Amino acid sequence: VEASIPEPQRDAWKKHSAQGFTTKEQFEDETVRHVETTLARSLFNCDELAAYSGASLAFRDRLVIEWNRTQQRQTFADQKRVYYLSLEFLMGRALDNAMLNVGLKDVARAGLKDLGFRIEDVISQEHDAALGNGGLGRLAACFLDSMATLDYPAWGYGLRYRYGIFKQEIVDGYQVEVPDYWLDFNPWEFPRHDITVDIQFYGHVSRHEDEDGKNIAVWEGGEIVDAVAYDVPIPGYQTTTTNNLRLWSSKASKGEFDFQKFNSGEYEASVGDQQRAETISAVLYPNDNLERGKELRLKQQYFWCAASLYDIVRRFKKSKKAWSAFPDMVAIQLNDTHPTLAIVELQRILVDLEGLDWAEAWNIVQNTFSYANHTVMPEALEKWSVPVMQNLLPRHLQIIYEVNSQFLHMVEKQFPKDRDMLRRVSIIEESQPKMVQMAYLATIGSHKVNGVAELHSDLIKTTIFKDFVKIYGPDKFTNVTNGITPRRWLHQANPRLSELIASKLGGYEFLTDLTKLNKLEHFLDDKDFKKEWQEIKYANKVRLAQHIVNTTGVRVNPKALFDIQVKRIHEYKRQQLNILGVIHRYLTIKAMSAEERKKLAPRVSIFGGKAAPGYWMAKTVIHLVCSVGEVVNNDKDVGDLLKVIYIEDYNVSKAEIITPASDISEHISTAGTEASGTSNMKFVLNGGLIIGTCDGANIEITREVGESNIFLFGNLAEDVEDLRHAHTYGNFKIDPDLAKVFDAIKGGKFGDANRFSALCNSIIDQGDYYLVSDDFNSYIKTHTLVDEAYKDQDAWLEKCITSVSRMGFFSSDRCIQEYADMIWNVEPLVPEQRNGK
Ligand code: HBZ
Repeated sequence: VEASIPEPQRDAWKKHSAQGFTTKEQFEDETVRHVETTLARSLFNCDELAAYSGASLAFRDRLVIEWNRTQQRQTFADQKRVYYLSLEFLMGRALDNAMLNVGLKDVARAGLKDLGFRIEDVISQEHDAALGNGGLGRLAACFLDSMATLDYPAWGYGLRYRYGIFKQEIVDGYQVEVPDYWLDFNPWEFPRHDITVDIQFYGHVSRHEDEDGKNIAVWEGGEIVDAVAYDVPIPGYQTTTTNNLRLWSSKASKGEFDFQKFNSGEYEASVGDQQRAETISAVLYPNDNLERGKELRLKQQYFWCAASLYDIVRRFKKSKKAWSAFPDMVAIQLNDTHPTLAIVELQRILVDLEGLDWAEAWNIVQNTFSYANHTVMPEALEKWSVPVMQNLLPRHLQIIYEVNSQFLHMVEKQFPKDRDMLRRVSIIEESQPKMVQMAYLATIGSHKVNGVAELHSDLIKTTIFKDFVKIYGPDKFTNVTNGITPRRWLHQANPRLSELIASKLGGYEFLTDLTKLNKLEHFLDDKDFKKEWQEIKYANKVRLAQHIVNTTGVRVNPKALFDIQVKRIHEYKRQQLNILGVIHRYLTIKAMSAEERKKLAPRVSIFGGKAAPGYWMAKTVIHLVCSVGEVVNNDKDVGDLLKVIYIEDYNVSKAEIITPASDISEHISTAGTEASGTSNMKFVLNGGLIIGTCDGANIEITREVGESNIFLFGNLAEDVEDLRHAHTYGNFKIDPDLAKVFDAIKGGKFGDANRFSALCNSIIDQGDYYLVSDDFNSYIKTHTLVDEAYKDQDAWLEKCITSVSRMGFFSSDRCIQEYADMIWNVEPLVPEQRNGK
């Protein structure tokens, strides 16, 4: 029951309603008030962290006001909402984003200056919210920004991990993982202790007759854990729409907490129960594109899906509509297969708890859900062991078997002679133990399945979902090419470039309609414009060089060509190809005469990214990069011609410094393996060129910017299978230049060669699965083209500006628009107009 203020008192209430600041004076009032009262500090005791806290609380107040209004409006509007279920939200910092989105950054800058602080120092106090691994998690964060900016009534649902992705330290050239405890002070979340859901695990299923004599399944026994909601406001850019991200935290259930034990003196045991419950939301699994099938992970998934579904269903039931209207009011988007249990949970709620017929319920489920796939790599596809699921979620396993049986009957009718088809498409894989194939379940339970770039969306139709295309027809499968939010990835990360662009285009409209960038092509002959553009790139490189010298002690020349590869470390992303190419460059420089060296463009090769803690090959790659850096950076022969840098602890806020500072960045996955990539878009949008394979969104970037503005190399996806076959059955001969690189490594040039033998062998005599050798020659040659092109600074600059002007397509606004129109079928909810907006 919700308590509201009685009608006669509402005027009094409204009169005192919080307004939030708008002027500099008010901002200072609010900031100081928060420092003095909320934080109980004084002007004698206010460091940058306290100033950050005070300013954040002042902005938080503003957000909360709009957020409450938005939620009320959405409730009254009674229209369809989107629920975006993602196990990861890689949000990064919130203060800068809040300032920009509500349009009060200048006010805050001036106010903080009055109070004795530089805004940049204050902003950098904030700890990143790093509840994600990489691209998939950051995509969810960009989507939240776009959904709010476009005024869609949308909620994110995730887990409130106590520990986000680990902090990476590089110690003696090795990765060391340090826990990321980020909740010490987090002004951006609101605990909702009144919104708690009981989540059941284990137990057994029995059958009962209800009043109407209907046979129903009852899930009994087991244990209960509480899910507590924590809400995070998501402000749109230049709109009052402020959406909600709801993160669930696990806690021992009041009903369950064993007071018996507590009272009988078994204090420790009862605390143990408490801790076991809290373990569910304790830590983000740090693997990207690898599934390990741990029971705790499955527990996390069900805990989060069940709490979110309960919340969504409760909200729907308040509308008193018929169940058949559910898909007209609710669209649930699954970010990969991690939330697939939500499909089963909704079917369970409808059939077991609400008494709907199976078929009617299943129809509602299919029309509600849609599923985005982010990988075709077999080791990343989720499978859960049947015995594990039987034990943890006995009723859900029954439902999965029933879904599967009905599905297979349908397929059997459609393809009566194809026995092997039934085996191939079964949700249950007949292995030892049997496995539940989550991607199949997600596909069967959704009305749309999409890939995240054109090539990838084609590939899913010809590989993992080939049979499903035959069964459902091609229209169930679609493409939505990824995008990035230009607010964070241009305006916030590169304020000077954004300002320069605005000065030419006559305002900042491009931040909400990125296609407006195309007008930049009119200024290709504008000397002052080009000069300023170049100065901005240089200043961004100086800023990165400063970060590098502060953190590594290595001085790099900002005039050198900055060549950057930052992303999670993975064999398919081929950081090994990059570092082997760097070694080749080093050997080439060493063999050059002084005259030849003079002609070479100086380079800085910059790497960054985390390796999953158990991924030894990835950790070896990091160690090789660091070891090569140690040798190259101290080689007097080489000097500025080559520097090799490993940037520690790559995360969202570091990306905001790194992305604007590239001349060229590397997106060099084996063709067909990178579903899309999104950092490729970020780098080009910030005026850097890219070297890349014909993979993921590189292909669409090429189409947009033109082939002459990108450095493509390597084998095509359609040839990969044959090449691998040739490695295994033909006689594999390693590329001769690459062989020399391996000789140098084996000769101990970069320290004890044994440390790198697994890496070398995976290419030399274990099949070279990722085609490093096949692509090596083309890679090296293309880097030579890069060197050549960079010599003509004017032509280079023109390529950069032209590319930026053609990046309009890659806004996450376009992407969300496509999801809304083609998949969710939702309309924006036009916000209240206030403050002249
Ligand atoms: O999703 C990435 C893709 O590799 C990348 O190509 C794409 O651009 C991006 C957004 O669509 N995938 C991931 O980042 N995947 C994960 O991080 C991941 C995390 C946990 C898993 C599996 C994958 O269990």
